[in-house]
Amino acid sequence: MRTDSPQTIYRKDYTPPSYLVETVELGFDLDPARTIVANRVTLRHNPDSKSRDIVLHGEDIELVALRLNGTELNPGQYILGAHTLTIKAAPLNAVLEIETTCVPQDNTTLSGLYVSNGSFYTQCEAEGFRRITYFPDRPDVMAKYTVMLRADKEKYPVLLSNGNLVEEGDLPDGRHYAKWEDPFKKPSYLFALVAARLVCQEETYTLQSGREVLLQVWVEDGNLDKTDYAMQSLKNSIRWDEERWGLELDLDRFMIVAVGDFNMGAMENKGLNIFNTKFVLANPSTATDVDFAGIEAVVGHEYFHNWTGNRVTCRDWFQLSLKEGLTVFRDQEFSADMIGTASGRAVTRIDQVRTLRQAQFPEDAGPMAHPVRPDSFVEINNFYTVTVYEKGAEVVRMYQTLLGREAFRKGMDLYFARHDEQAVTCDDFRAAMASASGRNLDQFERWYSQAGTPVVTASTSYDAEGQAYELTLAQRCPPTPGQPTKLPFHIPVAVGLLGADGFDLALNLEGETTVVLELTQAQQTFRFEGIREAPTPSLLRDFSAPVILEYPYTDDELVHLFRHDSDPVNRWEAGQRLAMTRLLKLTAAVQQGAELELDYGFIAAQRALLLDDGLDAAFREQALILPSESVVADQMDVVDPRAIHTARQFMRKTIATVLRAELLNAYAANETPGPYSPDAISAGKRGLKNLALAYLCAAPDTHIVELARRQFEGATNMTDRAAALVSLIHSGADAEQALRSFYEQFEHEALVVDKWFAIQANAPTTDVARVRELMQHPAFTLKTPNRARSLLFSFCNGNPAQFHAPDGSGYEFWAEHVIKLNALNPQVAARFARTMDRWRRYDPALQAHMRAALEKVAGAQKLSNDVLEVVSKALS
Ligand code: 0A1
Ligand code: ZN
Repeated sequence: MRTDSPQTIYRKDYTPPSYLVETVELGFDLDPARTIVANRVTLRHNPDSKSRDIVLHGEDIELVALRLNGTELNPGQYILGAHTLTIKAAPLNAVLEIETTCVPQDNTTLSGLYVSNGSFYTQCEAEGFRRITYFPDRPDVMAKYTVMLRADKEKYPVLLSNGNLVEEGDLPDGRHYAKWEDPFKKPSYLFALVAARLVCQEETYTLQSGREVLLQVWVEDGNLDKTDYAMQSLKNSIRWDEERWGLELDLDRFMIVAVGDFNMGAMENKGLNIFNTKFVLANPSTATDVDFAGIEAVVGHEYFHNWTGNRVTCRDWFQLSLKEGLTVFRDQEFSADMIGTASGRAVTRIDQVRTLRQAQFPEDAGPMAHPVRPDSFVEINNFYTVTVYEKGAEVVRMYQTLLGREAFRKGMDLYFARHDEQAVTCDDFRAAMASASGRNLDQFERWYSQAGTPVVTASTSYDAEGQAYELTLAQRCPPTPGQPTKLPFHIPVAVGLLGADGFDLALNLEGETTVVLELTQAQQTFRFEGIREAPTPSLLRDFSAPVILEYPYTDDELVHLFRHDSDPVNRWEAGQRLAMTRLLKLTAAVQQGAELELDYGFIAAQRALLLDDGLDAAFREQALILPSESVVADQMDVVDPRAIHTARQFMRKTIATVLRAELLNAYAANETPGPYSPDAISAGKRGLKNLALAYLCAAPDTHIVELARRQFEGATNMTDRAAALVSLIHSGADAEQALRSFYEQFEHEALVVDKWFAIQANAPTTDVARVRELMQHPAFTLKTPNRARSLLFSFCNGNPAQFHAPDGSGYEFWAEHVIKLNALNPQVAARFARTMDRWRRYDPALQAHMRAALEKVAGAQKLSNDVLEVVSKALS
């Protein structure tokens, strides 16, 4: 067990930097074994600070020389701590010249300067710049950067950094150089360099203003057949940001670089976005519809950061959601606008609700729960969470819902007008929204400061004589770590009322059919007049707030909503509620060894929806997907993963058996002949077709298995091929040959090999022993995060019935590999460690095994702060 306990950093302790940086001139002599970094920084004392000490951060780097205003400092004139370099009582104006070295080839953390497949890349957010040079590595220090890169020309023909290329040329000894200048002030976390053997797809693009910009997508040789969609998405993003928000690209050049070893999805470095290959490379034969949609969203996300994050950045890392929540909201709106239709929009919204329920609500209810703007952390990298990102996006969306689109846009404009080139806080954003709209948003602040998912309980009464309908809403929020009690939130609740004929009733004299109620107190009653019949309430339309809504719906009401609600999100929601009550009942029946039964009423509602040709295929697909095993688990006091799995499988099998003819029809009717296109209509058809196949394979016979095999062998795109392989495996038929041929066909496509591992990790028959076998495959490595995720994360998070084996072997496997990953890459290890967050919700026998596994990790040697924070919060 380690003795030095890691330091907790508190938001309340923020102090302004003692010195501000005006310019940074960086010189790199790139060598994988010993890179020399020369850094010349011009500093000026910050009048807002009382301290005259210059504090620079540094980690895993070797100091070679240090000069202050031209004079060499000897070790007595500065203090070199474990992670800082301090110069006491410094002059008001200081030029520091710092020479350091680092070893990129040994950097397996993928933070700072590292090597991937023989080339150099950087990742500086959140605190990676200090692994490159000594610097005040905090986002409120913004400076202008000039960068000189020198490297072997043969090995690293491409030298890139932020901003504009101002000079390049050859050097002696086969080396060459490139000099880059970024015209905009930026925090150090947005610095980037790439020195690599790459090729690019490029294009000049004309902005609405008429200005021309150069767009490039850089990839390894052999991948130029997979860059079109990223380039198209980039152009769409640029256009959309101009049209929807009046925001123009401020650079003459914008580059995207794809790298195979990357901790996250992508990074918004100014003018030089660095991407996980997963979110760049795609063509029809290697990528699925989901992959294409992911590329569009992530390319958009990183591009939109150029304004929300880069031009206006965060004062400190507690404000992370200022840029992330806002930018996720922007990428969500971008993806929705790219589809264009109302039902297409709804499908993207349903996906967002799914993510919240699947990942964010559990986080809010677990040991790592934190507000959208956290109050403390041990390791900031642990706070790139679904709460900061997705719940943060919901918070931004609620402003728009409360203020209306027009006032929200005014608020955005004011935010940029006030804060361009500044490092600001979530409060500054809220203040801009309040000023622009004239609304009091004081109470709205609680969405930033209080953790936990609010529960809104609704009750209704109808007065037939007075033709009035009353809706009473009450709210509460469960305690979370460090926050035992909560104050009421300001919650927008969008409401509609359906008549018996399925149509919306008018809710007021203007004839509106949806109104946004503002719940601000613990309990409030809202009254609707002129309501001619007892209606069915459609509550929280479009999921107007990230809350859990409780209302004692009857099955009949839910079926009515499932058939008729004009709000597609609530239509879907009604189906999920119907399915959930059945899944819970079936799970209880499994536990009691009782007979399993599914009522025909439910299947009939599913049938009607499947046959409703008036609905988009994509929507029908969404409506027919049953709540996932983990969402069902969240509804149980004591989670029984195996019983849930059995219950859900029974339900799928019953639906497949009763609706066999309809599913076969849907399968045939949603073929997408002709060349592949990732557009939403075609993707929706493939989605419904492949969902039909998946259902059919839950009750397979030789004909069905043959159907899956034929699709697998004849597929002309990866969506159909991968879906057929999954269905084949889940049908229980022999899939060995298919798996082998899939691997042989794609063994040189790393992203497809990832799928090959993930599909097997999620297979119902894959147990720990099988995962260990797969780890022996020559293509497996723990060092590439994508590969580790494809097998280990997929199994431990995506195959609960096997992971939670009663003998605890899954947990032992987990502990062993958290420890292994910790030695290589603490960030990835800490993410993997979160698998066990909610261990207290299982039965005592499983809990005992889980505790042992957690304690094993907590007691391991050389544990990173990243992992330590996660496991100690889980155990506390
Ligand atoms: N800002 C990026 C996400 C990101 C965060 C941290 C990273 O390394 C620790 C890398 C990327 C985004 O939101 O896309
Ligand atoms: Zn982001």
